[in-house]
Amino acid sequence: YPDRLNAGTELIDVPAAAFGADRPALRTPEGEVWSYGELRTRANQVAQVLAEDLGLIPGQRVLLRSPNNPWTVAAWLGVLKAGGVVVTTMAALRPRELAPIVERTRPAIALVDHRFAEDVYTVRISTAPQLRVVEYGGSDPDDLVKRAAGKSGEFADVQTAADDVALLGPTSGSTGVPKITMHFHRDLMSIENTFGRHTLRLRPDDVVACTAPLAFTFGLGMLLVFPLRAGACALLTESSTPDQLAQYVADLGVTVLATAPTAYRAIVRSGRDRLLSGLRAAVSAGEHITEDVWRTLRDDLGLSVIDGIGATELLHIFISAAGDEIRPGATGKPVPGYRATILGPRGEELGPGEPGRLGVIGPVGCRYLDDPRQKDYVADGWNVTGDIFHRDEDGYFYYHARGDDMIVSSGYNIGGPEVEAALETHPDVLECAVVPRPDRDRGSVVCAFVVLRPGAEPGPEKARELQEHVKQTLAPYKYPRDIRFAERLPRNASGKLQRFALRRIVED
Ligand code: 3SK
Repeated sequence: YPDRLNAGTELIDVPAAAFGADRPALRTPEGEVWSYGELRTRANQVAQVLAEDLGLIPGQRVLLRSPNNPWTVAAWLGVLKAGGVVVTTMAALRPRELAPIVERTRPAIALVDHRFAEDVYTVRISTAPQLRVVEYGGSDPDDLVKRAAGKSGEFADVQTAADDVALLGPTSGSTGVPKITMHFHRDLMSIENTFGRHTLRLRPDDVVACTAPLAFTFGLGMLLVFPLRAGACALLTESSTPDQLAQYVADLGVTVLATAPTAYRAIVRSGRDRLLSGLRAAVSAGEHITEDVWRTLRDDLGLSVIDGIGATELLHIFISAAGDEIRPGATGKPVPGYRATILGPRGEELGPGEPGRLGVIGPVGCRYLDDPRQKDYVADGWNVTGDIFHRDEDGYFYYHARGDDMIVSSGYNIGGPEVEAALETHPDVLECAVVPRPDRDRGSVVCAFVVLRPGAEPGPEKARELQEHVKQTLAPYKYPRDIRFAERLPRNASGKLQRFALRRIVED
């Protein structure tokens, strides 16, 4: 990459010039369509608001919080163009989860969809009194959209360095203490030059739908980086059930769908897979797609789903396969540009057939913001993702399980200890332990074993009360779908929790 590189310029000005300003860049199920020219103008207007009205200094951080909609994309690009650093946060996060992110990243400005502003104000009181919050989409006269309307739409993008930080992407970590991944302007280009170019291969006439939020780097790649670099169009949905998703594909001319296996399984089971017949490509990530669902989609629709594994730490997918390269049951091979290996307990490289920890090296690597956990993730140059895989003689990688306390449910990574900590804030909970329970639809669900304090009554009502408590404390998708009451938790002689014994109970 050249020394000077601004991903904002590369993601909108360059494609608008190359593919034509009139081409559709973004659309919504409600019928809104933004062309490449309109998106460029609005991104420039956001950059103007940031630099001229809000005094953003290049290098300062701007927190974004909103569901997937066109203004979120304009905000993303505007921050990059103004030389700012995007801090992504999922709209579903509760104040308890948002506060440590704000504390760690110290954003100067927050651009927030007005429907999700309240939690940001709550966090600002306790954590960041200096934070300037600008809402959008509501009736506030100082709203971002209204401010933008008063700007010319002409902006000279800040000449950032290729190695300037462009994105701070929090990842929850198994204990709930967020790790903040840092990614450079060049990293945003790298994911296109690897997975985007070699595996996904979008075309200008593609319409891409993805259920992941733009705040999750899977969604960022699928809805922003890859379509814009290809001159294609992204369909932005604020939320969608698997039924709606299948209907959008059929009604709105979607040609490429990216979602988690749970959604594919639900679509197959509801008999709506025929609605996917217009797709020319489908991507599955977030968790491993089982071979039976993969084969159903291939046999019924002739659709060879591209499976992939990625990580927020590495920004996007690094092992995958498409077309004739796919081997059913395997995740794939390292995406061109990446190398992968299987590591044994002492960090030694294991041979074919031997399961161990996955290690990856490539153009994007893990850099946490000021975090001692960096040394756990990067060992001898390998990024150690926490997944257990084996590889075969031909270099295909096969998923086994997570190697840590993360629970992967419907494509979401949920830290078991984080859910335990939330449950333990309920006055009736004496102690608890959380494990993944295998689930046909969701891959795994969060299962909590709970010991109640004397006097508290176990039963379905108490289980619902505890579930509601977790939903109020953490992002609701993390709640334990299965709660089992126990007299005590299994512990060894020195009092250490025997989590494996609980896993065995739920796996039986
Ligand atoms: O596999 C994942 O969970 C993932 C994470 C970040 C970016 C992309 C992907 C597929």
